[in-house]
Amino acid sequence: MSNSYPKFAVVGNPNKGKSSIVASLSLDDSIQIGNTPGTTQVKRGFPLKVDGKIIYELFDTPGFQRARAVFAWLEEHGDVSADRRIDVVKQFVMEHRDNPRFKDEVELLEPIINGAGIIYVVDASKPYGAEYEIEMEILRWCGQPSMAILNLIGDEDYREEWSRALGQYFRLVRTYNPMSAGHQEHIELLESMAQLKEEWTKSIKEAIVALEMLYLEKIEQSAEQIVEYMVKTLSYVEKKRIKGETGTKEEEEELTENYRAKIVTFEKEERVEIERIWNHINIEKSEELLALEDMGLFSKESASIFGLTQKELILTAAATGATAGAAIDLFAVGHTLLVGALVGGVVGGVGAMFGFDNLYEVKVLGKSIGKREISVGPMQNVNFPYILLGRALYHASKVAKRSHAVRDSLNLEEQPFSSEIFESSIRKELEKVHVKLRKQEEPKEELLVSYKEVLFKLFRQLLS
Ligand SMILES: Nc1nc2c(ncn2[C@@H]2O[C@H](COP(=O)(O)OP(=O)(O)O)[C@@H](O)[C@H]2O)c(=O)[nH]1
Ligand SMILES: [Mg+2]
Repeated sequence: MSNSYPKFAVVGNPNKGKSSIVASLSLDDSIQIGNTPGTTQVKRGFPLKVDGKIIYELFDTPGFQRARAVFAWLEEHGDVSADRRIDVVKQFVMEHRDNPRFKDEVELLEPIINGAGIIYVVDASKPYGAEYEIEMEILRWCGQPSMAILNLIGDEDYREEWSRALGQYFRLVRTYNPMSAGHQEHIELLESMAQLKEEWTKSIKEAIVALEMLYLEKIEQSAEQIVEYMVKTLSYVEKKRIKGETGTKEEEEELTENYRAKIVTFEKEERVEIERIWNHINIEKSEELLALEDMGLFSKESASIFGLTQKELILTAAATGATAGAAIDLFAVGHTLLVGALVGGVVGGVGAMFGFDNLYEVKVLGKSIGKREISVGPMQNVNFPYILLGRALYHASKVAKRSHAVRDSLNLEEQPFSSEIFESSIRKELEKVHVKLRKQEEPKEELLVSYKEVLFKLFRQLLS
């Protein structure tokens, strides 16, 4: 294929969401988006690359400023047949290149006269007005393949009147919301764009295939990342040299504090990696999120949101044939409940099931005093892996669904999914790895591969 990938200039009045649309369609969250008109001063090309190859390029442009004066000039110089009008526009750009009065118009017309298609953006939550007709006329004179996008910035909906007018100037009119659009909406818009010009159809169809592959790849990479994180976290052992025969209370407290801090760090690092995979490099964290990151992992709240229910824990224990291990192993709880010897309250009920008061078994290592160490880990709580996984999948799905036009901080406050996503066959598969990690054994490669496959499926399901 030649390197003449499709190019589109995104044009329109200031503050209609042009830059937002470019950000969303180029999967680039570094694009300047502003509340004040004039945020975008000069045009800039944003290529969407897949495997180093550009599949299309979008030009973010400043809005029209002096459409009326430009059109007057065109009419004055343009007593020509329709097929020659583009030459008049070219002449305008050439003659005004250094004229600050028409800086914005020159910027936005330049990519178009160089062959870019036109994406004209309007805010259809505001009423249509004839004042837009001048700029639409100018664009029509360019004779390039064109499409109008109805962006609903506010709550009202004037799309009908807009469509009646836009239909007279543009080949296609589509609704697209850059703030909420995800992968599916992106693909659908590209399918429309493929119809704009016969020569572009093939390369835009290829772009769609490339994007679909990229999307699956990102899901796969995310699953891989989460597996790596789970293994690292669940097998982690924190050690501390002690002075005496056994650890003092302070020494034990410091040890468990360091252990917790490490696990929290692992989660933070994992989140950054997921955000990098999805190209959300500049994501901001809300106060709530930071708080959740710092303390939430070990909270009862997080456990009750993301962990398994008591019933699910019991079933998991039964299905994997687990036996009561360490004193704090919650399999023991499930097991006991299962045989009916004890009832909930005896072991502290839900609190003990979800709580983290007694999670760490502090072991003393080494023989001679002075060389002794205390250690904590790997985590014995049967529910803990599901809390980690639930939180990781929830965060990853939020990031994956997030439009690159959104500049708000990431909000993880909405009601997350329940533990039902870990249905029994899934738990059974996952538990094969969790059991190994709890026993400080290295899981076989094929176990990790099927673990990853389970996460891949779960993640896709959460994204659909
Ligand atoms: N709620 C909402 N806000 C939007 C939408 N599109 C753009 N905005 C906001 O409108 C402002 C202008 O957007 P921008 O993309 O910079 O417009 P441009 O001047 O046409 O490039 C920014 O504050 C955007 O966040 C939308 O679909 N919904
Ligand atoms: Mg802009």
